[in-house]
Amino acid sequence: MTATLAKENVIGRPIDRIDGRRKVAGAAPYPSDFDLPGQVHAALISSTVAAGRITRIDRSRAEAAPGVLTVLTHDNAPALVDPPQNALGSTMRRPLRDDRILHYGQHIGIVVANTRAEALAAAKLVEIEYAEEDPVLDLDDPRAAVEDNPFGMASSRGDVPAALAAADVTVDGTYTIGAEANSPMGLFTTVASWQGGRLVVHDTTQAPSFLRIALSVMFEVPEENVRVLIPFLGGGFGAGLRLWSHTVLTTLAARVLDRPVKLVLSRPQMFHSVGHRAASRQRVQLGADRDGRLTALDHDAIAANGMGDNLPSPIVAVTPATYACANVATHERRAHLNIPYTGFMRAPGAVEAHFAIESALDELADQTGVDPVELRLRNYAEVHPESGKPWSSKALRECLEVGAQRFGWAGRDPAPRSTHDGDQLVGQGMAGASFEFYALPCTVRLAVDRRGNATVRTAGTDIGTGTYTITAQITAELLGIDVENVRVVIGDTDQPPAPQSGGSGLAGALAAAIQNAAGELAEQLARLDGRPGESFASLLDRHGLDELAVTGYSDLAGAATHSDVAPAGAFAAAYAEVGVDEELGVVRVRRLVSVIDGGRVFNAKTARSQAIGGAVMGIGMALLEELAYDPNSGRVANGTFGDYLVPVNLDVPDLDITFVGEPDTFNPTGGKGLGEIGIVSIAPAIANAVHHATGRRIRDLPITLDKML
Ligand code: MCN
Ligand code: MOS
Repeated sequence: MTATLAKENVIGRPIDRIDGRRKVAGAAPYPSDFDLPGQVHAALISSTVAAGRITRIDRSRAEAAPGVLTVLTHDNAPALVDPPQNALGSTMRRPLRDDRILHYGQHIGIVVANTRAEALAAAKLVEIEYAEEDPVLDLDDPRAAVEDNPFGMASSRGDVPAALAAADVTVDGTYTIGAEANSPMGLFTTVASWQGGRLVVHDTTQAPSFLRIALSVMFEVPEENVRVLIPFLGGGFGAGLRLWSHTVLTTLAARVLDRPVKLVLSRPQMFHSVGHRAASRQRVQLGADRDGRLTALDHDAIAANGMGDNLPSPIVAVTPATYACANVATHERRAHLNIPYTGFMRAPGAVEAHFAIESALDELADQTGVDPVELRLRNYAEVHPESGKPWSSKALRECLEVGAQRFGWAGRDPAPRSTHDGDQLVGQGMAGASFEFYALPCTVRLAVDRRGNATVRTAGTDIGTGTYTITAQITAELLGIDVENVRVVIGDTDQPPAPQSGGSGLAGALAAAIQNAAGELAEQLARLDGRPGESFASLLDRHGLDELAVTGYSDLAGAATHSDVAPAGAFAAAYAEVGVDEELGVVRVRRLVSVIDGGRVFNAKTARSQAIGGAVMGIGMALLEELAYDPNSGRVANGTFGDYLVPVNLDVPDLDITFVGEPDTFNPTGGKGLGEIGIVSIAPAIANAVHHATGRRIRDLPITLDKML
């Protein structure tokens, strides 16, 4: 610690993860690694039909099975209180509420036994009869109850019908995207124990602070008597953002038995229990002049939602801010189906919206003969199109231009089917991307001690993103100490409340809170009369202090409401080259260039990993991933890693990733969220490349072989 309280160039450095060694050595405990003394094991009983009622449950054989301690179903379980809404506006139908079945795989009971094997065996012995109903599984099923504008996201500026009618050129496309699963590697786990009146839960959650509130409400215990622990999480991609019924049931079983209970979902259960990206259908209508300048944009989206569920599908949320266009209208609907609950999945809404809008823009480029990159530049939103305020930062132009240069776009022959490579048709496509600013309040506790070490504490977690590492880097730079001297204690709700790892909102909120804490600390130290260049250790020593601790806070969303600038999210552009085997219909990505504006990057290596992950997920979305429901039972028919296809190494070319842009002027640390932007423009870039290769416009993801034949 020096009088200037800072160390140059620690933020941004591509340092290795500070938790990396622990991870590869198996010393980083994931939820399934926790075992508590006296712990017993749970297995779920899941519905084998998609709709109807339970008419009979016979628990007797299961209860008599070896090792079984309890079997809880709706007709014998203690009642729970309904859960509250989370920060993303969704709640959950409380489990075991009644005899109704709303989807296949619904958790209708929990069995607890001494061993996991005994619990799994006994779960099969519970006899259940149903009065089955015909499930509603498809967005187009006329029986589906459709809500109009359920979240008030519909918007309108200007006069879209008039502008469309008057446009020189119009595009009208309907784009569909199949349901996709997050399928994180780490099987979701709950280990719940009641210690006196205190509930301690190890749970696979991206939102520990919210889970604490939810369990406190449902189990009627004060919040301070609930502790949620999630120091390491084996991937979430949004699956850990909601409160899920297996967590509640495990906690309930632990309460009934007054013993620690552990539940680990199986891989097929993951596909029915922790959400998925909803199937959606969008219609995009564009109006433009002959030079490709947009005069009208109409965006209508419908997404699937679980029966009785209320999850927002923010597909049209970003639309009004994407391009400078005087007349823009958005419409939002959702259809309730007998499908497992939907959830959020990386860039929820934004990635669907961009597939439709960026595909439609490619159609417009085709019709007007304007180059696709030039088309986007002609419609560039120099200021926020809704508020008219200047962006806090926006380097989308640079994303487009740097991407074009790295990719070699200039040499592209715009005519479809113009390039061959052996028996492959080769095509090149691109897409831009805009992301919404998102932030929640964040609190940290920052302490420095006499040995010159700092400790940062917060409830927020690291889902694989690099939270540990950037927390240490930001703290080290602001305090002028080495990264090795920063201890990071996260993923524990006994620490100050933090946002979920979600909406690409944690890093920015946390960084701002740490900066606030560092400022507070500097003031306190100033009061201690620090000498120029004096270290922490010496200063605390002189005053006989062991430790100095302060609290830091950020509320960026709150600050945004009275800001002169429009706080920006990340921006990106992607350029893809595909090869299409016309005889077999196989599409392969040959090259992929991704350029991202995330403001100031906190760690060049972990940020790059985010971009790689997003690009790989984008390839999956474009070409491979789709949940298949059995039309009779509503079962996810491909709910294993053998059947649900995700990209493997052969599907992913070398990725060319670049970060551009300036530090953001709204976030005091200059950083913007970037965990999701990397997926947003990938699928439309690939779909546009497929069109360039073949002349065929596929408006339905994933682009599987059957659609190419
Ligand atoms: N980062 C950076 N500089 C910035 C912003 C971020 O270097 N200016 C890097 C940091 O390493 C940071 C990471 O990017 O830890 C993500 O930061 P941020 O964009 O704030 O996103 P969150 O921390 O809120 O993480 C959630 C985000 C989302 S919403 C999904 S979905 C997703 C994603 O992160 N799920 C992931 N990336 C994931 N990565 C992994 N390994 N696993 C997941 O489940
Ligand atoms: Mo991300 S889908 O907001 O966890």
